[in-house]
Amino acid sequence: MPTMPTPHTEVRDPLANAAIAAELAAGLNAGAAAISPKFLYDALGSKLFEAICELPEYYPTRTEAAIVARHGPAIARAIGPDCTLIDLGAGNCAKAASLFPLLHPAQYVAIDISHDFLRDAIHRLQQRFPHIEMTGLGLDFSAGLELPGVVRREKRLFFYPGSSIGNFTPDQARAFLQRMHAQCEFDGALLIGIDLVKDSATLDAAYDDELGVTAAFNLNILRHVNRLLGADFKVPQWRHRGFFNEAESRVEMHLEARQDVRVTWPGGAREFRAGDTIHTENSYKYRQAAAVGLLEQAGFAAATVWTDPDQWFALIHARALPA
Ligand code: AVJ
Repeated sequence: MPTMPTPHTEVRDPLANAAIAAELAAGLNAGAAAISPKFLYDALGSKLFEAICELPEYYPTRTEAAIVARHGPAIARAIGPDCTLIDLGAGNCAKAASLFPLLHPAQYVAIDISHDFLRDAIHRLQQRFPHIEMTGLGLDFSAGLELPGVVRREKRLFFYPGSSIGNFTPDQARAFLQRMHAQCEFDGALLIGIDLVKDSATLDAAYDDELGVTAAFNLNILRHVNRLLGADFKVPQWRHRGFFNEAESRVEMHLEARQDVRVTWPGGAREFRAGDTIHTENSYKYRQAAAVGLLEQAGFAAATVWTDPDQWFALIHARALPA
């Protein structure tokens, strides 16, 4: 038996430091209290998100997968073989793995903030695809996108599926896309999944499901913050809220105090009255033309848009124009 290749993995210790504690404390002290959605993804949070993707109400994952299944050959033709597939927010790497037989990438680079989760996923994947060179990077790419030297420069394809771009405001999204563009050489491109505007009942249900999995996912952020900041949040004192804010074209998740609450952490404290909220996530929804416009403003062009029959979700391929 030949020995299996081992994927290269490295961690830029994204969460365990003083800057993170300072970021969390600043968010909790802000007039409108907030916790960044990136803190939803500790090891349990990543598993809860996987469970969300199985829910009947949560259409994005399955709709995007159906688009890939239906338009696979066209996607493969647009991208061509031997790309350097850079997976932003790889999670369990399942979406990228579904592209391997279509794209035949030369290298697979999986990036995720939840590095323990990623390490396991990429080791399993390397067993299934021993001929693809794999690298796992545990880093917070929202803080910067400088890629280490092991990442090939040729034919970089930034893969940003699942409408994760929706966590950014449109201005932040444009800036983030510009940073991706700056990491593309002359032959770089982008394959991005963007959730489209739809009726609010569908959106409300997708972010407040009957089983309460999304509620558990949202509440779990408090346990993660307790560990990172040394805070003393008590989960039963909080309630999940998830709903479409049509005026802002975004789904919002909040945690609402069920009663008056006092939260303390080393060097700080905050009182919440019953009904006060902590904003934990935005998930922006775009119209197709606005999504393409955003990519163009960031230096990408020749967009091809694939969508589902209901036009609920868009998968877009766009090439990086020379800077
Ligand atoms: C991973 C950011 C794309 O916004 O739909 C799912 C996260 N939050 N349910 C989304 C999420 C609540 C998800 N993204």
